[in-house]
Amino acid sequence: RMWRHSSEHKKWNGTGSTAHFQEIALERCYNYTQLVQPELRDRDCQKIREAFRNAFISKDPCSATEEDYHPLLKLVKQTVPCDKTVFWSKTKELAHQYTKVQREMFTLEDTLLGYIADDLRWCGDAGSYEMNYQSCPHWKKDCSNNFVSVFWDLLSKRFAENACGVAQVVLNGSISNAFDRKSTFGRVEVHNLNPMKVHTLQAWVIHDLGKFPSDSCSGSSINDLRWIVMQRNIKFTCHDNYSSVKFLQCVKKPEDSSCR
Ligand code: DN4
Repeated sequence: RMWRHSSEHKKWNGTGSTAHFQEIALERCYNYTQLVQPELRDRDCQKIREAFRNAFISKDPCSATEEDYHPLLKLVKQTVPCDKTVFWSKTKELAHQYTKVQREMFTLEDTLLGYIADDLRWCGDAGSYEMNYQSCPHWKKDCSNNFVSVFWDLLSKRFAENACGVAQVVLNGSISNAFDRKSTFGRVEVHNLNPMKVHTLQAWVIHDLGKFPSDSCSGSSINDLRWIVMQRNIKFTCHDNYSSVKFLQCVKKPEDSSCR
């Protein structure tokens, strides 16, 4: 058997960079700045794409630092109005459906950088100008300081630091721990809320339709969260099956018994 090209050999355990990463990033940037949030129409998408690429290209994909992304974050600066921040954990789809209907609410993926990067993968390689489309470091199996993890941790941190007024979080009551200290929400976002700016964290614990509820506001994981938030001098409220979110679930599955 012929010796294959070295690029066919998978170096890492994670999925490789998303095909057409550059084009998708640019297209999403234009879509967002021209159509979704036209108040950002003066942002230079070519420059943003370039700064994104420069953050990781030609670098060891397991040695990412926050500094690598500072030029990109500088270009993109965006503020979310008070009372409009929505965090989520294990409820991505539902949280996004919610902010799609409540147009003025923002998850991280409703901000420009989150919108550009949502569901994409990217990494390069030291000594190459190319992206690695074969494989990228897996955050658990290879290294935690890969460019995708460092990006989301940094963005999540900034997103939480900038929140003000009431902040909301949509949590999943159909898993055993609706609040997980090891999730990005539990590890990064909760600890970076600024008590001088955020007076209340409102949690919504949502059960999947037709699934047995496994956790609720009175469960021990939410109690952990309540304790952490109150220690930080922020008021905490929690509601099971918030009705506006429930209605969204029912639009998708009107035949469910709990929608009648
Ligand atoms: P989650 O539902 O546990 O995780 C959301 C996604 O992020 C999953 O695909 C996770 O992958 C992935 N993820 C979590 N931690 C890491 C990490 N250290 N490195 C790489 N991927 C990771 O919810 P969560 O609480 O961890 O994160 C959600 C919150 O953080 C939201 O409030 C967002 O503001 C922000 N965030 C968003 C994204 C995104 O849009 C990613 C990370 C954080 P796996 O566990 O399925 O392998 O993608």
